[in-house]
Amino acid sequence: MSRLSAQNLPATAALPAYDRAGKSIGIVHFGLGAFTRAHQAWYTDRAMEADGGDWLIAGVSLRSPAVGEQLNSQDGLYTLAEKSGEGTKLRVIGSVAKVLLATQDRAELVNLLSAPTTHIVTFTVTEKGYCRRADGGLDLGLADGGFYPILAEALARRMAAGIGGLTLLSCDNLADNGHQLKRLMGEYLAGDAALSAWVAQHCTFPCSMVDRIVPATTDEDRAEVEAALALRDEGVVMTEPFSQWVIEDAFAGPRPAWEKQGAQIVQDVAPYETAKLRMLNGAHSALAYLGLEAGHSYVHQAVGDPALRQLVLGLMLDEAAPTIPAPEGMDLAAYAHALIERFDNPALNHRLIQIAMDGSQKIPQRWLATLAANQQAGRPSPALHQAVAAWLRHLRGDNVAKWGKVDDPRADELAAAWQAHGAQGVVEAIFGADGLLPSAWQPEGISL
Ligand code: CS2
Repeated sequence: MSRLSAQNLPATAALPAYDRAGKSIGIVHFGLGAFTRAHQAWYTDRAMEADGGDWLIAGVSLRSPAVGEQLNSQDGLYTLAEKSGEGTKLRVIGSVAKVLLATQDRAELVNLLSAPTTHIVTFTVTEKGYCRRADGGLDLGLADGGFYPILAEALARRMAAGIGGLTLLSCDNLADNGHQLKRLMGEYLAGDAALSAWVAQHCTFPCSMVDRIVPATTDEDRAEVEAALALRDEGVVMTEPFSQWVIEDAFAGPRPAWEKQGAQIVQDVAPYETAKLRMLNGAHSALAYLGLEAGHSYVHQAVGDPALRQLVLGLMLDEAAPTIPAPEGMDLAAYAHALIERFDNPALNHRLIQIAMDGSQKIPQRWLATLAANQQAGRPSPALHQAVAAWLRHLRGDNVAKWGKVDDPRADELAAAWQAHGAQGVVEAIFGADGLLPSAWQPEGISL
């Protein structure tokens, strides 16, 4: 079976209705995984269709050649499959021009980042990709292996050449993601006063809230799409019909007309982001650890379990919602029920073990901020206490026999805390003021 390419675009899927060949790259994206292909690249594809513009995306993989291998031999094209109980909707996405591998294509990458036609750099490098220490500052040792040196080199070139600045747009699930990126980049550039001053004057770091559930693609997904297209597509991405993108209106230069395709451009992203992180992602992580323990594999199974459904509803409505300043016009109770409906999607097969990954990077913004706010207000957090206990048991290795070893950059330190302190002291060792994940929450109420 031949492979999807610009020459043999299938008639069975909606196609990009613009001339890709006549367009140039305007966006460089670090971390072109499944999420971006179902989200930012999809918004950009439709924005070019509606409004034109030179907004092709050059994706960057920092280490793994896998995505480049999937997409470059398909001219960057891939199929996005929106799945729900009602069926599957296919669209071939045209916004990705190519994928570069930072270790191999560094010169080309720096050239692109320094080109006057590049205006925006977007990031989905996951929580750990920002190379933060436990106190939130930049881990300089790790940063050298990340996107920081590449970006620093390109920014210096732009400054020297007198080219305009860049919009550096974080699309990861971090609280205040734009401000965090600005601070971390600032720490990386701290030794270079001239460049720091230039970046402060010419670049912006908008915050954004991104939302779309994108399970990792499986071989069955690829086979299903192959049958529908009569073509092999190695780059298939599966997602749900829902999507949301809220972006702070703080651009250094031009941008695609994302708002024509549903993105919200607002003054303050924080309320949207807080609601999404504490409710959607908070519930997701709780379903992951409690669901795995209860023997479930997928989100829709865990949320279909009456006890867990009740628990995450309580987590969202009684524990998270009271800590969130609701975004204008948004009803948090309705939001919680809509999230349950999205989790119920039987066609997605979203693996709990995928969400369980990297807990040490996710839990602070998903649970600890809620726990701290409730503690301060004298409100109980029983559902979150159960979720925290399940995460701790996950770290102890309770799910290893069935699901493999704990996948977390801090897994060894966290396992060592268990070994050193046992069930008596592990809570304090991890969440206490001098613990591995210190926060404003004074740990209490956890029974293991
Ligand atoms: C999930 C998120 O894997 C995870 O940790 O909670 O990827 C979630 O599906 C997205 O944030 C939804 O927008």
